[in-house]
Amino acid sequence: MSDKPVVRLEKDGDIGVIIVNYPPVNALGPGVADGIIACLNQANGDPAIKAMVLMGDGRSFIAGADIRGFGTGRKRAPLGERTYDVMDRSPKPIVAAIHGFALGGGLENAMGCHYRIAVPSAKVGLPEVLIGILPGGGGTQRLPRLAGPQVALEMIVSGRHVPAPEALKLGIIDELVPAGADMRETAVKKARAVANIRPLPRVRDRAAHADPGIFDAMRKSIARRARNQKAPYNCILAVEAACTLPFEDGMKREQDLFLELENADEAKALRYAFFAEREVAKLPDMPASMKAADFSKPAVIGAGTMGGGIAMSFADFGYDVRIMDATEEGLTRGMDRIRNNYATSVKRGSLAQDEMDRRLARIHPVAGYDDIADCDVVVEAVFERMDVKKPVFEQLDRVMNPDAFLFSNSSALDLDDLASVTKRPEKIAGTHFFSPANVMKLLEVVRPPRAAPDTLATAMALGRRIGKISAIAGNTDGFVANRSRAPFNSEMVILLEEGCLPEQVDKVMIDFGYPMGPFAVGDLAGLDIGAEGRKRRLAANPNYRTLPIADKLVEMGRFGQKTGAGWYRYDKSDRTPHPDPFVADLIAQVATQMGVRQKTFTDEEILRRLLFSSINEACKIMEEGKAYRASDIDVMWLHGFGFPRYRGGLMFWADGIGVRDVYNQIASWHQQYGERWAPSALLRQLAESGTSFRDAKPAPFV
Ligand code: 3H9
Repeated sequence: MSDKPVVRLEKDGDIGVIIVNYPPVNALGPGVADGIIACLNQANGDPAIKAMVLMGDGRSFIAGADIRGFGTGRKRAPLGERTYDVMDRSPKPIVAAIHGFALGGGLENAMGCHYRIAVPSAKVGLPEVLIGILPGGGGTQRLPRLAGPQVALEMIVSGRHVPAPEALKLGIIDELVPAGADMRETAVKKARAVANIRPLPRVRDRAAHADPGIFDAMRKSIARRARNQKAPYNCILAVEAACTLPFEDGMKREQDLFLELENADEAKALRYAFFAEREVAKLPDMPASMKAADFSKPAVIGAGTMGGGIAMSFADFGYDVRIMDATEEGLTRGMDRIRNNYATSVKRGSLAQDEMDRRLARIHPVAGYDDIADCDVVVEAVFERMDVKKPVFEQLDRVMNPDAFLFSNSSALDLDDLASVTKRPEKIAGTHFFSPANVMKLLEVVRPPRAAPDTLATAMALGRRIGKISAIAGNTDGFVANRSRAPFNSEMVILLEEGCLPEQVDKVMIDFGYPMGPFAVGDLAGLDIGAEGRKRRLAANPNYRTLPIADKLVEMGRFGQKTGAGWYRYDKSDRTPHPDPFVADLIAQVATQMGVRQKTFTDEEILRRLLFSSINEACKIMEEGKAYRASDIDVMWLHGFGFPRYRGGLMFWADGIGVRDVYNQIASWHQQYGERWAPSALLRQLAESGTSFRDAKPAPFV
């Protein structure tokens, strides 16, 4: 922590420069708002100062309110006595000088200033909705006045960060700092140039007019993605107020709408998710000297669906990437698939044609191992079988530079066993992508026991550099994400044996907040994939719980969307899942053969059967030391499986139910169903001691 005050006033001739210094990102932590007010008062009281600049030290302007303060009952200055109120009353002009980020309360303070300049790399935005609240510092009242209600609505409801050049076009900032010029000097010059302009241009004095239809249109457009949530709708109401009420009344309305949100479950879950995503980057038992290598030449082995998606991820983030396959046809097919995927994005309007061309040009198909020998990092994405992967690693070990990192995209296999075919087990780790690899944000970094710290740091950094969230997992069958999800996948099929239908289970999970139901997801991913894993597990463990209904579908060639039928049937060139009476009959037949009694289920029973099975497994993972924290598992579920973010994550959701209730239910299902519901020892301990899942202490990582 720096020994400078959190806010200071420096003099630059006749200009007072107010500098916020609250590392790392200048959140409005304790003392910052008071400090800004004190400096404004001091500058206004100093006849030698003609105008002021407000800026941030370090890497950012102001990243917003201190999120850790929400829900803690912290005191806020009353309306009329906040920083931007003092700015509004300031007799002297204030210029905001923005670099890094002006987010949330940061942009709200900038909009309280009379002028705004920004360096071209800066970003501005009101992302409060992403943590379940609304911009409660006048953002919903000032942005519609500054940029127009339509723009404000879009920015506030999406929470997106707007790059400075776009913010200039939208009227949010007045000027960009010219390339090569010093921001502070430019801001001081600007302050001097406007020192005598009166009246001072205050955002609050502008009017915001809107076609009333835009608000309903926005409500309609978010209906699906914002279901079960309140914050996006309160954001809309607040912007609506800016267009219909006088400024002071609008501020009161904003405050009321804000207070409805701050302590709601939605905001608590989203705040938790925000910090969980930052915590996940920390590997507590690694030496401080651990450093990521600076790779620049990635290669991908295997041009199948996963390999292609991984290559696209590299290309999307500016890397030239080489891709190879066992056969020339495989490579050609893979490149065609990549081209088609990009073309679909162009057709949908989410990618420009010239950007597609640039990305495609970064993906270089190559014929053999010698063509990648100078690469510094390789991601293997060949077929998920040890006897296919081992020869690939032997070859890689032979041709690659000894410093190169060799990563495997396996989703379950023993990476220590794989590493043993090389002379560099310390350079080997897992980088498990989720399908579609260029879309899903999770990168599960798997840590086999012999991986060196720098190898793990490099794998974690690799994810970050291609826009993923990296989370570390132990080397256990299915690693952490798929292993914790596996019981859910079994249980959903067992529910069918007991009387549910795929569409019923899917509806429960969609109502819970998933974008798609698990059976529809299975059809999308391909049912043949799960069948391979089940075969392998059954071979290893004769007591493995088989899933005869799922196996029968695969035997019949019903692999899902790709074959036009799976759990559902699909019309040609349409991805809509249609319930299939054939599947209902098959379920009934198998259930009869198995002698399972049919019953009806409530939605709550379905939800709990699926999620509790995974919570129990997650506890087993932690008790075996295969994950650092319950919150890491939550991050995996949020970004690997589409768990609804406003529910925090699997384990956070479980805490909402209570560890004792979860344990009691699992113990009772253990009695009813037998071994597969045996409660984890850690779960029992947590229940006995009344410790939450979040506070659970996993065994040391192995
Ligand atoms: C708001 O403003 C409400 C207002 O309307 C007023 C209503 C009353 N608070 O992400 P990083 C920490 S709501 C507390 O790794 P990056 C973060 O936890 C707020 N802490 O850096 C991490 O700590 P640690 C609206 C915060 O460079 C460290 O800073 N604003 C906050 O990848 C570094 O963070 C937002 O929602 C915060 N506001 O990304 C912006 N921000 O090292 C939230 C960061 O201990 N922040 N930390 O793990 C962000 O989106 C990103 O941090 C940012 C930088 C893009 C700024």
